[in-house]
Amino acid sequence: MRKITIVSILLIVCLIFGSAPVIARSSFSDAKKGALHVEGNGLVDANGKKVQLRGVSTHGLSWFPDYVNKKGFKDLHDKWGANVIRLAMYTEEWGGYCSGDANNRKALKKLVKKGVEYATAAHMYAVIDWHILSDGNPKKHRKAAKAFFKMMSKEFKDYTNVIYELCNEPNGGTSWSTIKSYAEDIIPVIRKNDKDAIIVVGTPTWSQEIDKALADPIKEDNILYTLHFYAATHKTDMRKNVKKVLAAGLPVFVTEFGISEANGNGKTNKKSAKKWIDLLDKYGVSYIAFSLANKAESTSLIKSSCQKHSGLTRSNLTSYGKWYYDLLRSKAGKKK
Ligand code: IDC
Repeated sequence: MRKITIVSILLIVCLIFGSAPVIARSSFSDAKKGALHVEGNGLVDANGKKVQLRGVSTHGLSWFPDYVNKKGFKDLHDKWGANVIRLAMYTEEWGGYCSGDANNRKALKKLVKKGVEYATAAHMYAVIDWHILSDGNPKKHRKAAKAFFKMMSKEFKDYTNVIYELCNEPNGGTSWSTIKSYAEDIIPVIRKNDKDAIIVVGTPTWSQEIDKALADPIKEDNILYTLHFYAATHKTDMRKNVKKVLAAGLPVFVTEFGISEANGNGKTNKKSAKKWIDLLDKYGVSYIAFSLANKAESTSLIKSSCQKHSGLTRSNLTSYGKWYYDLLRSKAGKKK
């Protein structure tokens, strides 16, 4: 009798709270059940139903490691209504995966793995981001990238909630053909461990030129192309181009955006941001805001005066943070 009562309570709890996460509950024995795949402009679940991921990106893992914690990630899911977290691992900046020493690499690997586990426990998807930036050409650290993705895809081969982002923002004149050949080198390494993993590929000019990918796509399934924008800098002209590409059906993932200027500072522009979000929503494109940090810069979601790494309240957030918190909550069907 007691058992039945407990089971019924659990069932009711599941019915009430079970609708938000699209991810398979973290029993990985049946992980493949929940796998997403790419169709049209974005992602669909095992039943072909559109899935839009919405969430936040960490800042550089080396610089803000404390935000990677179990409670904080659970908050993002339960309170904010996020269903994805991006783990931004810089490669060449100070403390980067390729610029730091072996101990640093070890610590970063550990942190990425922890991040995936915490995301999984919170029923969120996790994007593992090889965050190239000052190393504008992904081929610069191709070998290290290959070894990294080989290791990570082996580790998470049975997880359905891990997404691989091959190169944050190629820049410095790196062409699409160079990026494409880098991607074609890395994709098989991941696919060897996880044959239908979702993989996101960066595009030229800080991941703004998705039209280049449309003109010459990678001939593989389950590939999305990266689009990044910062709403105070990137406005109508860029949106026009993006709209054309989306209308043509390219699978796109906004793995990072901000509403400040492109340098992460300056004024924010919520009007332009709304236009971007409306466009992405129209095509069901997934998006992730940068960043979950309290750094004194406009693209921080958290106030610099706030020292907490979990249990954040709305009042701990910057104006940008509040705007995004409200947006995520409303999209997730949560009350104001
Ligand atoms: C910025 C951070 C800043 C850090 C810098 C390192 O906001 O604190 O010092 O990186 O170079 C991007 C990049 C992202 C940038 C962000 C803002 O993907 O790494 O973060 N941005 O400049 N693309 C457009 C903007």
